[in-house]
Amino acid sequence: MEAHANAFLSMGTPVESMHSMSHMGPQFLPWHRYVLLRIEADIAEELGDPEFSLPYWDWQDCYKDGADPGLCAPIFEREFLGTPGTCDDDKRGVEGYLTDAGFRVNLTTKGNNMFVPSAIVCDKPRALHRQVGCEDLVPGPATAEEERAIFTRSVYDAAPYDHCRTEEDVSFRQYLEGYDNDDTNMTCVAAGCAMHSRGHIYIGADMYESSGSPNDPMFFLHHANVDRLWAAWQEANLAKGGDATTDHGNPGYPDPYRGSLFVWPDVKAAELFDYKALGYEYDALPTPG
Ligand SMILES: [Cu+2]
Repeated sequence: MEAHANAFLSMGTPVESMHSMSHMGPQFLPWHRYVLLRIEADIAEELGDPEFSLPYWDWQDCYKDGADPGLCAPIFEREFLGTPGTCDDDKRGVEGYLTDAGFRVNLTTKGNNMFVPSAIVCDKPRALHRQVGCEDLVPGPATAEEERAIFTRSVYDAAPYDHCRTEEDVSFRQYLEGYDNDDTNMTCVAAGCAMHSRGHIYIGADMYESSGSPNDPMFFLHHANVDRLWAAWQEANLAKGGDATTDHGNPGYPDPYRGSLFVWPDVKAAELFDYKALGYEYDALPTPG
């Protein structure tokens, strides 16, 4: 199940800035929403529990004790999602019940001959790696203030619908994905250093490797939170009188990108706008106020 989902995920990482792909463009949010629904269904089946629902990682939990997220306890605990690793490359293996229960990174690329980045592990199981808080560029996950700023961008996306030429002051998608046009650091230009990207870099190691990031179970909790922020933004737009039947609060979602998802031609991005119709809700959504 794990490998199956991961194989799909690895295919979604762009080798060049192609707008129809799953990152750096309008499909970023619907594509990941679909992936989360699939893995949630897979886990529910595996557990024999149709009620199973994916949890989300509320980034603000890291700021419960103040402005310094530290290592973001209690998420990265042995008994919970495993230890945070260390900044020493030789000691970044995650420990805890996951590892004790035999969890190993084994991202397969079977059937995917489009590209094989070094991050992808082919049938060579190894320990999961994390380096929480080791990257100076990223002191912690996005703050509450940065989260609330999603509500100041009322348009889903804007031309030219990419990660570097789109105006992130306008495009909600670019902002939430984490690209800031003012960033000059090459890492931030290439990978983004804000919002969604910030979470990946903050957790580090496997989560930092875009194609290998689904190896860390945190990937799904992190993306569930990204999805939750999209839901919050959609609700805010609907409350302002957005068109529920066509947009579900996605004003400015460009028509050409409402179509097929990358990897899944039978699934249309537009079918993923109305999350409640897909059968789920969130217990708490941030609001503009
Ligand atoms: Cu991501």
